[in-house]
Amino acid sequence: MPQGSTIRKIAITPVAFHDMPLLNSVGIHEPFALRSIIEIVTDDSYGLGESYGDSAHLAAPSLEGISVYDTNMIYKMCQNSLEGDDSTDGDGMAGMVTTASVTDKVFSPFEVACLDIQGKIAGIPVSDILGGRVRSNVQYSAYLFYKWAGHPGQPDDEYGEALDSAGIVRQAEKMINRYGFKAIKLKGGVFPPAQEVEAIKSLHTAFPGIPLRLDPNAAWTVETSKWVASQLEGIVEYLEDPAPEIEGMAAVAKEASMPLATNMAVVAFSHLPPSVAQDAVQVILSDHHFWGGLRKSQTLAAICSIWKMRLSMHSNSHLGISLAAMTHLAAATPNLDYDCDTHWPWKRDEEDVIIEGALKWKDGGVAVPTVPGLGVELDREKLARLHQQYLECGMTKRDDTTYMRKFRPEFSPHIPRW
Ligand code: GKR
Ligand code: MG
Repeated sequence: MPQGSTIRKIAITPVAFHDMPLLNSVGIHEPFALRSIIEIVTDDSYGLGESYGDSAHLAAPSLEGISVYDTNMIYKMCQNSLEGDDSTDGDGMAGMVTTASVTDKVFSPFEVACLDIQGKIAGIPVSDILGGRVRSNVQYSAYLFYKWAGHPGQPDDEYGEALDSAGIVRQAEKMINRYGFKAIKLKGGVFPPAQEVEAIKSLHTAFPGIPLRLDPNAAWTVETSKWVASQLEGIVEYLEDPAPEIEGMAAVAKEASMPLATNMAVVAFSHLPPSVAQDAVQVILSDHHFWGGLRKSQTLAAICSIWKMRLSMHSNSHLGISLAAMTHLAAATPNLDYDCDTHWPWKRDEEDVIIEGALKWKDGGVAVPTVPGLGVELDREKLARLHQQYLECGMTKRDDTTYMRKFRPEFSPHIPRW
């Protein structure tokens, strides 16, 4: 095994960073988002990974003595570490990502950290390890949310309130002015469908020609989804998770003129055969955090190309290590058909765990780092600060529903709702 490739130590540090009151079908984002920062240490290097911050992701499998090249063994060790563990909602969004891929979720940040070290040893960026860059700038979409002006009891945040079409258009203007995004996604499932259809039409008028998407996180019945599809014909590039489950999506797909995308109905390899058989979804939203890392996400991309499904990328609240990993993966995926999702605009600039300046935003995208590995390094002071914030914030898992019920006790996360 190449010198310096043996894993000597694993460190997992939970962190919390400020989040804004973003609404979705299961409630509202809490004042902090949680992540776990994974470090794999070898004799003379270290690699980084980032994952969900819920407690299920804070236990380290014992990987000491294994080579960073032996990711098959690392996968096995992750599997072993989960034996007898029946936790189901590791990402804190029960229902938004299923339990089918727990090992894949646990393995993912360790694989990313190993690839980071492999790149550092070889002197090449992770995108080269994945087969080479097919694009040097990865485009992301403006990810809009209905939101409150600020968390109750706190001052308004920089984006302010967005509870109607005018507010959503204002939010889009602000985000696009700042980042230059060239596609827009609206998180729906918050207001009655007609209101969200109207918001998409307002965006269409305000930003003619910009590709649009609407994602209600399965809050609509099949009938409602068909109605929305008829209203948004020729206006959205895809409808994301309109109705629950593969069967619901298949029923909508039979009538919808636009492709249907998912990060809820098909979230593990075992979901692909029934979905393909029914032509339930036409766009898979890949996400290396739950599809088992960067290489398995490439396998997913290959399957999509064989079965003539298109590929886009899903996100959750995240920091810079994840953005770097997403960017390398997207750079090395030829059949990525749409601008990727990112929650990046919703975090404070100064809150991250990486040394500033490594990831450069330009014209709606991130320049793919060309230095060895992921191209991001830990800022230990910032890591310590966000860890302290984790210890003080009192949260150990994401729970949008309970937070919403503090202010709207009657709120029900039941879906489909309309
Ligand atoms: O951040 O509220 C949110 C999103 O709803 C997120 O949790 C979803 O996983 O962005 C995701 C999606 O596309 O469904
Ligand atoms: Mg989605």
